[in-house]
Amino acid sequence: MDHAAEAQRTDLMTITRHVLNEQGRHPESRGDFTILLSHIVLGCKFVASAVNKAGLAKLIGLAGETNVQGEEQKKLDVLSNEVFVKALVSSGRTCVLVSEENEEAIFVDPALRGKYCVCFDPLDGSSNIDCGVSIGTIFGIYMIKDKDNVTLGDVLQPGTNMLAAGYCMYGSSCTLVLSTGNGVNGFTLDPSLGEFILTHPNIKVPKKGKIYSVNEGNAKNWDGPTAKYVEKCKFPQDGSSPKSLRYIGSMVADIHRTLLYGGIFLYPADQKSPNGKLRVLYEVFPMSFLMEQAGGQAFTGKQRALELAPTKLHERSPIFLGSYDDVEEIKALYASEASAV
Ligand code: FDP
Repeated sequence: MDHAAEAQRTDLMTITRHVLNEQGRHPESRGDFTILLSHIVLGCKFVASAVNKAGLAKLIGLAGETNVQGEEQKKLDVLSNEVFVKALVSSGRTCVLVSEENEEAIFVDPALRGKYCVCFDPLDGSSNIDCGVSIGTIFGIYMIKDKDNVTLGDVLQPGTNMLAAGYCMYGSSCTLVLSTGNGVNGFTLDPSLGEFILTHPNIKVPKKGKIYSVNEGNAKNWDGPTAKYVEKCKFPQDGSSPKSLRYIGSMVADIHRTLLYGGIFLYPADQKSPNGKLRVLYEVFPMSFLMEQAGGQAFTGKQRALELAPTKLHERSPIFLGSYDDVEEIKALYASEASAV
């Protein structure tokens, strides 16, 4: 009998226990973050259950509204957004919320205010809902600067100020990946317990990977460095094997695979979308934070992604993120293009 494995099976590290342990590293902490996180976890469990039941409950289908980016909004998006906004406000620990589904920031009623700001995409990858492909919730957490003088500046902060970030993937299992700035850990929902259990401790992205992930349908509009990079992935000149292409088109699922298996995920700028597609506050920043915490890199084509200083809530940015060495290669291509000008 493997006693170590047996002990692990019966000594369950739930996400709450894990965050309480982390809290021990900050003696001044009063448990506010733990409370906030428990409300996020509740939102994730609700959405996980709704996604599972979607087909049965006939929740899938257009709600007849469009979101701020002009995309068709599905019922599950509406529902997930409502659940997260209510869970975050009722935690009593938030002050400003930014959701992909709301054009304006939500300023929490002063009576319910706490010190955290949360930027989130309640249901990312929504074009995949109807065909049952993995989708997810993404979130990034900041601290407000002054509780009595809350402004949009509290959420328009560079990603380097982020305190914590994570995502929850609703797939063949439901996995919540979290970093509070001390590495990355993955927790899987045990449906029989209703608890997220630590299953992927201290995730490290492999230094170099064998996979590239990009929407190749946009290739005709790519810039030089992106086109050269993808060409190198397919026809390497250094004797190495070509990389495999994997693209789900659901950021949470593509990033989850990249974190675990290594490689690179690209959503570059192109002639049609000069700022790329992905949103800085609730896609680019949280995923870049996680990737760096796991030992990888995140680059915009010009700079370290987390150093962007957003000026608009729904701002977009090109993004290249993943294994350290793979991102180094694309950085070198952009650097040589810049020096050629
Ligand atoms: P979706 O449009 O399905 O909501 O930003 C949203 C997103 O999905 C990401 O999850 C995904 O990585 C990307 O868009 C896919 O974009 P393309 O369809 O242009 O490849």
